[in-house]
Amino acid sequence: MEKALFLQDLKELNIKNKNVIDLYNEISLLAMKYAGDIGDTKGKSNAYYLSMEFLMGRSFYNNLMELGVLEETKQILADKGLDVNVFEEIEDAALGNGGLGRLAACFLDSAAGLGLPLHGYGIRYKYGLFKQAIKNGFQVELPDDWQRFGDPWSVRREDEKRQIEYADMTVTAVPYDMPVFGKRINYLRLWQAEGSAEAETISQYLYPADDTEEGKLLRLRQEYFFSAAAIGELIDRYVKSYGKKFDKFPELNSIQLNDTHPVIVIAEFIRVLTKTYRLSFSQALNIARHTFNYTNHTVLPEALECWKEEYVRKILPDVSDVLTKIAVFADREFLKLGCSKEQALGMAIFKGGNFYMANLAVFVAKNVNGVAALHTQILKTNLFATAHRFYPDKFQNKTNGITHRRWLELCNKELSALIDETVGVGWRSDISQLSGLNGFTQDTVDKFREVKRVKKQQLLNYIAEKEGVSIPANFTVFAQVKRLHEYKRQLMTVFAVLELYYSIKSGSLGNMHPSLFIFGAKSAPSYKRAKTIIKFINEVADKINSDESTNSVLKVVFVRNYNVSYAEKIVAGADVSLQVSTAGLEASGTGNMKFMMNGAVTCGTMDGANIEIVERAGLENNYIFGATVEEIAKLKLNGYKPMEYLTDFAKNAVETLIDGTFSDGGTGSFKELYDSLLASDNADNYYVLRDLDDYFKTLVKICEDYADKDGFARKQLKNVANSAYFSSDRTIKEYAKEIWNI
Ligand code: 26V
Repeated sequence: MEKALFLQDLKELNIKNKNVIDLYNEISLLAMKYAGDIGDTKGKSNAYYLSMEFLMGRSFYNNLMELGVLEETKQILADKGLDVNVFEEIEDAALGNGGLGRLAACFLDSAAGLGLPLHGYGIRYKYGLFKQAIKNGFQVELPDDWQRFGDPWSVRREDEKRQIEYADMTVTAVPYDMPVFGKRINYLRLWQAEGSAEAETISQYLYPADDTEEGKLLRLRQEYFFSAAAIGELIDRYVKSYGKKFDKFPELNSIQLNDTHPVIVIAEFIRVLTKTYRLSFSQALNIARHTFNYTNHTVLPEALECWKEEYVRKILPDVSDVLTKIAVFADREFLKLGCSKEQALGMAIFKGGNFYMANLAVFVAKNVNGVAALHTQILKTNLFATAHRFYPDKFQNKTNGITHRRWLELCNKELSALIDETVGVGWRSDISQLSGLNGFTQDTVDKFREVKRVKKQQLLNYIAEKEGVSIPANFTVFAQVKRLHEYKRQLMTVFAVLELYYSIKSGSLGNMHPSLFIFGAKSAPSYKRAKTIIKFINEVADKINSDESTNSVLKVVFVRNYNVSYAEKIVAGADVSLQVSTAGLEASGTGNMKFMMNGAVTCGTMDGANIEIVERAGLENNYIFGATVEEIAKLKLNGYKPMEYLTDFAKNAVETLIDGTFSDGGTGSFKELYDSLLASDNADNYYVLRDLDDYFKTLVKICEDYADKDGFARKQLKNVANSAYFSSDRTIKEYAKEIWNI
């Protein structure tokens, strides 16, 4: 960046009579002007990350930090009488749902930071993930019109637009490039659909409801839209430099498919190579098999995409033909490899009138990876067991990570300064140096406690302002913030909190250290039970917070519209990170890593990356409870009966769903929730009651341990000191070396 010129212009900037949005745009554009150019992609291997979601978070502060001008900008604005925090009013573009989208953003950040050429391709949704309001305790969804603030960090590239053909319409894909700053500048290219009104709907919404045929077709159109635009561009670029022989294509282009959403690109690639460039099908497939890699992010069956052949044929007949060809080719290969009929069926790409996108991805991809050690193990032994048997070399693990620039340097300046003081500043560019913290002295413990106090106070001030709940700073802060899903078991946390509440009331808990439970979660708009859980949390929070006999020691707050910017505050201020998914179901989790890096201990199950977290930070510095994957498997096998696990004590908490303690607004949804736990044949699918008692006891233990302030701070510091492994710099280095060859 041409820093001096930027700072000079900034000094000369006239801020009088300008509103925050105008200033935001002016300063951002100034930074863009002097930032420098996107790095060249020519002549060497590049990797491309195709993802339906990029959850970038607020760009302003992060970009100025990456460009190395944040602190000076603050100062110059302060001299003009402007507090840089005014830009917090600018909401971030939430072009993603949760973990998968945020991971994509962390990866782009790390690659740029490491100087590696990794570029993103996705969709420029007009509306991102809905904004969440809470009315009477219920979630209400409001449109996220993020572009109303302007979009100064993107550049529209009129001259690089492309036509995307469907059987019934042609859509223009217009690219918007968002530079990703670091040691080199990479790009995130988001495509916007233009043309007719119908064409425009393609990039209108993130995850349009897909419970109708129309909705499903729209989603298929979206997936094809950005995939075809991206691969069309990469093919054109290649042909320009290397001509129509594609043998060098894989060497120069590594394409990472972020879950199954972009997997249709494989068929599109083969379609173009065979139709336009006259390669044979087997040549084209062979090139594809050296170009694409697939990451799986979930084992939940409902999230494994399959497309009705009828639908694909309707809007993409040529693509459908290619898919069928790949399926037939795969079947033949399975036979040649000696698969049984059953095994071949398990791996089949086409069956029962549907294309199975994960099977397609596994068949074609050069590498297939899970996102934490346990998850990859489960892929090998369960979900893709047959494929693993016949193609063992494809499978790899790549444990997720988070960018320590946003999730430590930016969100926790105070802790970063303490780390600088303790181990030097080298960790900022070489995160492995964080381990130098391990030999900390009492002085560091004291300073760490002060940092935590400050960050907690900042968080509590923010919550007081935003949610209208005030909490004294002596409270231990527990946080469970993530998408709402039954497998993540927010419900189990609420039950455990109710148990704490009743114990305090009855006096059976003695002197409990004051504790705050923070929940933050959005539910998919059509996911009824998840929405009921949100209502339940809010009911419980109201009751507990207004009980004068207990609210000096126990409070609950549901923070509205949890997003990346809220997360930055919560991870820095929390003491305890709640990661309590049913073992085997959370592929990795990345929130767990953010908390760890900011010095919260993990209270969680042996699931996803929690396992690797405690492996590194020490079991003794974290709180692990609940059934393991093996134990869950046994329960499943022997017929799990949740009632058998319901202690009298837990019963009090669970029965508040039906005994009139709380109101579901007359919807009957609390009763339905209760029945899902206890009344049906396959009740309590997520083993809430199996783990509830353990969970409660673990929380009590944490409260007791917290009384030893120094001891607890030491545990927290140990987590910080051993979090380097969870920087996405480490993850990206592994992808670059072991998958992409860049
Ligand atoms: C997508 C959708 C979209 C529409 C609504 C329902 C639904 C359900 C599931 C999915 C797939 C989500 C996949 C996902 O986000 N997985 C998360 O990926 C993170 C990054 O690898 C990982 O840390 C989380 O454990 C995993 O849940």
